[in-house]
Amino acid sequence: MVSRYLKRAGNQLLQEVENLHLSKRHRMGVTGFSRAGKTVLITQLTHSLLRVQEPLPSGMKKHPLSGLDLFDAGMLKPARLKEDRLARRSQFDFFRHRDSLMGQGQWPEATQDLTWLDLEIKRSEKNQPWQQWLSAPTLHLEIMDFPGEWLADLALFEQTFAQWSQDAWDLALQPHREKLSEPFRLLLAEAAGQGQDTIPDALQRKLVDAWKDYLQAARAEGFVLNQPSRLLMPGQMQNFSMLSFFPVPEAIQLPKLQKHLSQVYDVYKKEVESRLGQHFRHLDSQIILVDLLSALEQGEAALHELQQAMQSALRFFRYGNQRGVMQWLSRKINRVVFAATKADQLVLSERLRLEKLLGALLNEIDPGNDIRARAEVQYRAIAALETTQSLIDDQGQEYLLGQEADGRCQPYYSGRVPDTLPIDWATLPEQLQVKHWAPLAQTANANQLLPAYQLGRVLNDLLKDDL
Ligand SMILES: Nc1nc2c(ncn2[C@@H]2O[C@H](COP(=O)(O)OP(=O)(O)O)[C@@H](O)[C@H]2O)c(=O)[nH]1
Ligand SMILES: [Mg+2]
Repeated sequence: MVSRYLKRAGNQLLQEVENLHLSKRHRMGVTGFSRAGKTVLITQLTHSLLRVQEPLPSGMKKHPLSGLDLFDAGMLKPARLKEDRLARRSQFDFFRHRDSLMGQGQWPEATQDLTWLDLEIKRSEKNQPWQQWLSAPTLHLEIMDFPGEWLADLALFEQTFAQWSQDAWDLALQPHREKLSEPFRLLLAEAAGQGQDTIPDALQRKLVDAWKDYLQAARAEGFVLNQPSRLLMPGQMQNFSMLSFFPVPEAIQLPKLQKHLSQVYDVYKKEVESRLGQHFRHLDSQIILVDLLSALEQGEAALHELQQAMQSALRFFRYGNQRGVMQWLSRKINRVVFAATKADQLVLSERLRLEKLLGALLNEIDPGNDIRARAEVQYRAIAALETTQSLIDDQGQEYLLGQEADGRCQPYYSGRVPDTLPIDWATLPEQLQVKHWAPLAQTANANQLLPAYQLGRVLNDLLKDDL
């Protein structure tokens, strides 16, 4: 135990000495529920950093990294993608994702496991050569991607099986989930109605399957509080027997089963915490992606659930400004960006309203300014990859152009997005028109830059201390 602690402190010390002179390491967590846009953002960010010097294609007004001070000052060298030769961790499949966005004009596949990507970023010193000795010339940027479903499990770590069962049961009874959970609830009532405390194995397996079906249906509706998340997205825990649990609230009197499930639940919790903790607990910055527009489309229940799920997930992360000696021992997140993604689905002026709405949501997620007191927090509307062109017609009216699969362009106005909470859900569907487009199919030129909105700003918010 002691030797492990010393070894860790030693490694941290070496790292810190390295940081002072030659290079810095920065770990960035890209967080967000599934389909929030994590994989697209990491792919686009990496592509833009690798192709910093690529000329803009015709029609593109801004480099995707504009807004990043170092880039704007012309001092950013093309990054290098580092291979993890020792393969200590699974690697983000950058080239596959890039080729699907660019070559095939398709969005990347859903993420199945946690991966890391390592980039080496260098600045060119335009000024006096002595400056090279004062500033760190190389930044090792490590970016984490993972299946967003897993965020829902972070709430479990604070709960016992009995508490979780009650919460999961209450949620399953809420109007937006009641129908979806009915088969499971009927099956559980049947088990309880047998008058015996011992539930046959076959029935237990049926209950696990019914709970899994319910979670899958809820996910398909866009709801995010689906636990245990590994039933939906097992990663390397496929077929682990510790996934075989479901809630049994105390009012349902099945003490033997409850005791058994509670043991399984504790094992699961411990396993998941140790798998995620090593990655989630050692971040320097975090970008929290929120697909607010989809939540607005899905309705009040989806937005409320998203808010609740974010609030409990964020309690798991460590925020704080820790520099110097303390940082050798434990890293803390000191810069956070909340980003409302897919803002390219709105005309330019509405993106500002989306940003305001995100600010209002942040007030609800962090009511006591707990995160904001400990870390530097920004909120922005972004589009990692713009699928529309934002234009103004002769009358000064803003509109968007999106491209159909057959290449035809369609002009339309995306409508008004609310900029405060609570939302008037009754009028929203007439006011807001969100359309989903594929990324523009590109030429065979894999170097070509792709348009983004506010991506450089976000990178600047997160990295400015280290660049
Ligand atoms: N219009 C638009 N859609 C996006 C953008 N980023 C992601 N999407 C959409 O959101 C889906 C999920 O994105 P992905 O990065 O796979 O999400 P993840 O589950 O958080 O990794 C994609 O398949 C796209 O449909 C964006 O910048 N603009
Ligand atoms: Mg993904």
